[in-house]
Amino acid sequence: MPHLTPEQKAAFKANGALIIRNALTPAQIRDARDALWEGIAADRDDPETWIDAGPRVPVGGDHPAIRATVHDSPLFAMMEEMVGVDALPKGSAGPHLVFPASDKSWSMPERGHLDGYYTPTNGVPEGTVGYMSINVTIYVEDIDEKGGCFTYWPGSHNVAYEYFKTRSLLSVQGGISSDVFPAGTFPQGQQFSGKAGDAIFWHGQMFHTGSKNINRNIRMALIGRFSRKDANDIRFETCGDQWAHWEGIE
Ligand SMILES: O=C(O)CCC(=O)C(=O)O
Repeated sequence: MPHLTPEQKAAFKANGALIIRNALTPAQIRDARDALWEGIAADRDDPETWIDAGPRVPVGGDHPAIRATVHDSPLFAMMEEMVGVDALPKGSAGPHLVFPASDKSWSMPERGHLDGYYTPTNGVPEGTVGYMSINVTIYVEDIDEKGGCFTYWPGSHNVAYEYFKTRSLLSVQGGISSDVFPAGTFPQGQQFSGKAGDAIFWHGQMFHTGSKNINRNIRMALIGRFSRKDANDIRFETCGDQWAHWEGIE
C-alpha cells in the first residue's frame, strides 16, 4: 500500500517540495526531543535560558531516536516511492537547531543556496559537488513563522535544471543563487511553518536557507540529505529528462 498519492507526487514534481503533516507519532516526537535535550546547554524548564543558547547540533543523526524519525515513520518509504525502492542509502537526518535570538529584528531571507558545494567552512572538498536527489526537513517542535523556519523557493528546482543543461554542475560557486538567477529575478521565498511531527521533502536542486528565530521555541529540525546510490555514475550526466532518475515520478 503506497504512502503517497499520485496528486502528492505531482505536487512534488511541480513545486520541488511536498509537505507531510503528522508524519511522526507522539512517541517519536517525544523521544527525538529527549535526545536533543541530552546535548542542549540550557535548562529545559526555563525558556529564558534557551535564548542564544547552543549547540546547533546537540546530538548526532545516528542517535536511535533521531534515526527513528526517518526509518520508523513513513518518511523513508515515501522517499523511496519517489526516487526508487533500494535506490537510496539508509541515511539519517541530522539535528539543525536554531535558538531564539535576543535581537528581535527579523527579515525574510532574500536568497537561498544549493547544497553540496564547497565553501571555506563547510567541509565539502573544493572541486567536488554533492548530488542529492531528495532531502527532508522534519520538525520535532512547533515552529511558527519567524521561528527559524526552513525557507525555500518553490519551483527553483526547475530553474536549476534549465541552468545546468548548458553549464557544469561545478559552475555555481558555493551553491549561491546569484549565479543561477540573474540580478533582480530571485523570487519571494516561503517559510515552512508547522507542528512537531510535520515534514517537508525538498528536491536536491531546490534553493533554500535557514532563517532567524525570534520566537519562544527552539527551532528543533532534523535535516536529511539523500543521494542515489548511483550518484557517482549520474551526477555529471546532461540529462534530457529531469525526472529520469526518479522511478516513482511520471
Ligand atoms: O536550517 C535550515 O532550515 C536550513 C539549513 C541549510 O540551509 C543547510 O543546511 O544547507
